Amino acid sequence: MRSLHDCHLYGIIDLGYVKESNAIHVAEAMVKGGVDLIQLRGKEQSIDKLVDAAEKLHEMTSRSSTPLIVNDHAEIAARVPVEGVHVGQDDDSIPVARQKAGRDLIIGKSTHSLDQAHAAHGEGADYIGFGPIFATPTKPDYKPIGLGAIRQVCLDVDIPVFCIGGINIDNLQLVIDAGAKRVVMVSGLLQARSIVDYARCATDMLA
Ligand code: TZP
Repeated sequence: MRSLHDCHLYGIIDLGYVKESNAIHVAEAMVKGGVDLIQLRGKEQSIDKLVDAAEKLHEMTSRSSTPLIVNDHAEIAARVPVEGVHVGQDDDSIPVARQKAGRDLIIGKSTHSLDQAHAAHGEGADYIGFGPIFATPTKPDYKPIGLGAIRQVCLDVDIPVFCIGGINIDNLQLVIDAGAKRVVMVSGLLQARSIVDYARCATDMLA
């Protein structure tokens, strides 16, 4: 399985954008385009539905050594051998998520400020999401934090930092120039005409 440190482009299969029936096809395109790490995110789906989707996705992602992370619900990781869980600021704490999963796995946490990044690091996160960098329809209620803190957060925490929020091919170079080594893309990638080509372009820029 690919190590987190070798992951630079993180793709999210957000069931708000992707039909469940198309999730495998999207994951295959992501992998083909060089996405290193994939998350399953379904804010409206039941845990049983997400377990179902995670099982199918994991069969595919494990063949390409791509870690699969599930969003919000650590209990899914107790039922499906996914590689990790991602929690938000209002979800389970990292120790509780580890306990619910019942095994050793990657835990990532969303952070929206330098203070939250330091706290997540101290709480034992294996990686953090840091953003939203720009305004985004995927998380409309959050105020963008801009490019200014990226270099500092990468210096302050010695775990992988994935910048997230409104990042697309057109602004990726700005994010890289601001110090980012790793990014997450949701709508940019999922709405691309060719997910494979879009991801390939982003991975080349991040290389
Ligand atoms: N957390 C911070 S911003 C965001 C999440 C889940 C959404 C990112 O989506 P997009 O479409 O890449 O802006």
